[in-house]
Amino acid sequence: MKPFSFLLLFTFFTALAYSQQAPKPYGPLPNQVQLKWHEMEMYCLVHFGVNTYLDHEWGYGDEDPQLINPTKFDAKQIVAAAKAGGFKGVIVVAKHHDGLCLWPTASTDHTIKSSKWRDGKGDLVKDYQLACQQVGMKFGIYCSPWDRNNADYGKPAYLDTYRMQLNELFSNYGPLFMTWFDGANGGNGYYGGARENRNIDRTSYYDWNVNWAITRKLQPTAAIFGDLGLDVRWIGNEEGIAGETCWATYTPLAPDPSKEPANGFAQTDRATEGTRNGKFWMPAECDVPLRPGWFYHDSQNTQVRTPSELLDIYYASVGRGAGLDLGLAPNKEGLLDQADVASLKTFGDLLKKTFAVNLALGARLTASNVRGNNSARFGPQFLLDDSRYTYWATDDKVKKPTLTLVLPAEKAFNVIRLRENIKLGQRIGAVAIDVMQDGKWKQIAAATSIGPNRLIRLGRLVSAKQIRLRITSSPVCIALSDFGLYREPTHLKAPKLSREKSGNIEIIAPDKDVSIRYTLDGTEPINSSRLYTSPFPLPQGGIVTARSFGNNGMPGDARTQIFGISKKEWRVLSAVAESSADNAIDEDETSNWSSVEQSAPFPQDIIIDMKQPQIIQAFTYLPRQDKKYEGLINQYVYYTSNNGTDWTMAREGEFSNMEANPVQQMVFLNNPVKARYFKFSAVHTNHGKGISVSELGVVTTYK
Ligand code: FUL
Repeated sequence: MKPFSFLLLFTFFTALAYSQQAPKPYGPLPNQVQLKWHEMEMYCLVHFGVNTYLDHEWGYGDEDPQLINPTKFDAKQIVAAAKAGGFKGVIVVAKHHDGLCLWPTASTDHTIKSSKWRDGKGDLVKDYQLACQQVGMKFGIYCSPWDRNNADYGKPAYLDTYRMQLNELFSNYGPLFMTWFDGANGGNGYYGGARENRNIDRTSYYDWNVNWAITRKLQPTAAIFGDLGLDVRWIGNEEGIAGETCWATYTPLAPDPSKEPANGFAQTDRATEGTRNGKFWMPAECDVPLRPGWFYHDSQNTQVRTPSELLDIYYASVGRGAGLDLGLAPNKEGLLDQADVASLKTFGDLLKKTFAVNLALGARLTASNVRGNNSARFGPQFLLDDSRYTYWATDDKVKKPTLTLVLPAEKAFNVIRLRENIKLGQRIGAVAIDVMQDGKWKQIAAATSIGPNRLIRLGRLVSAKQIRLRITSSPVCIALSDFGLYREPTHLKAPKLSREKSGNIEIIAPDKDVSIRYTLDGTEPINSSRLYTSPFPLPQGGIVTARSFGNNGMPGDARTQIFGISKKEWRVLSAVAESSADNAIDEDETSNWSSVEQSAPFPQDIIIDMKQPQIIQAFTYLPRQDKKYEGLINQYVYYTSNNGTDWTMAREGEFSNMEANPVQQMVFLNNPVKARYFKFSAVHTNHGKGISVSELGVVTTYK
């Protein structure tokens, strides 16, 4: 063969081989378990136990198992409600920090066997597993490492018990899609009667490698969740919000850089965005409860997140490539309240309607570059099929390609969806989207960190026939698998309610063309309910339910808020850090009564004169809302008085989980008390030298 034709043939075959060759993967890649987890996108986390009966978020460990008696418990009701919300699986808390095992374990006597429920013969975990199987939902398990009941907690012997529990759960309740581990540890507990503080070395105590190996051995298809994965990382908050830029790659770091990170010992604020070019593929899970707390509380019955709020959370989690783990809290009877079921259903219906039709189907697609000119293998048509793994790719050197779509007819959309083929890593750094308007391209959106899923919610309807996607940053050639245009149906958000210091209640509409109707008796407003026009007084407080109505009279979401009595006449009699103490009663969430800069001894008190005797049913404590940990109170005593000098203790207790979930606490007194003065006494904080309190309030009317 002549050298010339040899060269030609060689060039031809190299080009052919290249045109067939997939792009080289970029950075860390997802494993099989992670790929399946990404495809699920959303699931629920069910909390039920002694806390359900005691109005607690964290049990102390000394609770009587006899408390548990969910007479109407029906796992199917709960699993079906999750399914109607569009969720693909359910994780059950088999043991929370209080240590009570909800399955008949042989590892301890502190179990469901000692409860009244089904004469001690029931197994809650089994019921959920079977219910999931029946309706085609996946199943997962959370078994808390921190155990405030176990006498051995903090010693090596406890680890044998804990691992026995994991072995039982992972052997008898599979297949599991996830095993969920957290790092919470508040220190004190019952610990078999010792009632003391037990701090552990978070890096070394649990020996995480051994615990993870139990999942890998017994449940190889389960994703392991924790502050440092292995497979899925915690997002760093319990609000359901991932970073606007959110990488699936991550390098966990310990708060003390000289140490190894561990669950409960990681710089979790960095997890919200992840790490571009991080060491591991470790996507984020956003866990957030449907109500303010993870467990059921009567006082939160009016605070179930609305369908619109769930949608916002969905776009801020799933829409940013993270997973959504929504907390469900069955009530004392063992069922989800109707309000919870209804919100899940409406949310699920809205999602279904939004993503039913990809309006980009049928579009003519033109890419500025197709890898090796091989359209059959790497062409943009793969963007419109249903697979997450078939994809449009460009030549190695083409990192900023464009794609134009010409739709068969003009279409109106308000959501754009993009996905990369993550089997080749997270490649694309940023994109922009334009539409053709009056003969010119006009940018309508931009987004960063595409990865497994990126939903761009435009906030308005855009009508167009020609759309252009520009990849504006990518370190390597692209491998994009999905482009979708969708139309989210109109659904009015609930109004916002607040109170002025004067005592007036203000209601703010979510939009300009929305009118608001409200009730003061706890019922849902209808078209004929009172129309809101201006702030109104509510000196004794009460329950306000406000609902949005569109121009056409179409009702939207409603919000209910319980207001305490007006603080207009209240005065601070004395307090630590007195100069800032008024901030605790100024109805302003952004200002704090704070002693974090001082080193005053505990307890740290504030005394309030309400000017009139009131029948106090409950008090409210709103921790600082600025996402800082210093001064978050976790133990308190509440006193009342009629002269401001002689005090009677009305309630003492714990505020739990304040760092991860600093929501308002409403605490009912043991018995309603008539008093003019109250003293709120902070006994302990986990961080900082002092306290930081956003608001204190008093509830006199409560249904
Ligand atoms: C946290 C716990 O401390 C909370 O109580 C709740 O279980 C939440 C899901 O995880 O770490």
